[in-house]
Amino acid sequence: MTQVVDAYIGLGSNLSDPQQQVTTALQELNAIPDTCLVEASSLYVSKPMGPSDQPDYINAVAKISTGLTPEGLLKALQGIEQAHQRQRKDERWGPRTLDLDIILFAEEQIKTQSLQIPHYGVAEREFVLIPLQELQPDLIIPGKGAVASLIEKLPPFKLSKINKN
Ligand code: A4P
Ligand code: MG
Repeated sequence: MTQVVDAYIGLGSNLSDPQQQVTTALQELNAIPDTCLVEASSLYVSKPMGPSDQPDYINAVAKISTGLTPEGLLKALQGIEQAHQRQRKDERWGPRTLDLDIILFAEEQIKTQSLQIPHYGVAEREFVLIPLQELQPDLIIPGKGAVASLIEKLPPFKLSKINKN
């Protein structure tokens, strides 16, 4: 029998109409087999982490419900990134049309060659933590702590909400 679990997906874009890229991707998450979109955060605009000579990002987090395995979900997300003409370049943290990261998958902690869950950067990224808190204020990140206390440790926010879904 398929086990259905909740997972959280981080969405980011800073090229080719980022707001539209993220809005479209949210609907595409709902179209993944054995998966549905439960709730999406607002969209947020944030300054780039990494090289500063790139446009601002639009970020959001989606809560999904899925019967896929973590690996199966990763493949489906990479398929969506490809459909958005995502080009992988050598530059670390460079600009992209769409980035889809698995932030959390149930309460699992996974470290393989292709997957690290919770996502390795979650505890330091306001553009992930703030939308996560919007979706579930009492969320605990396995191995890292409560979202609310991780947010308290961040420097002052540089991101702003651009709409309410
Ligand atoms: N991978 C491992 N764990 C995961 C996971 N939990 N979810 C592997 C998704 N993928 C995971 O990813 C490289 C490999 O990571 C995959 O093949 C997968 O097996 P990628 O998407 O090809 O590369 P990437 O996203 O460029 O690398 P990275 O290091 O994940 O980049 P980040 O950390 O996602 O950072 N600034 C703002 N303001 N907002 C942003 O969203 N994003 C980035 C990208 C930089 N600066 C940003 C933002
Ligand atoms: Mg990625």
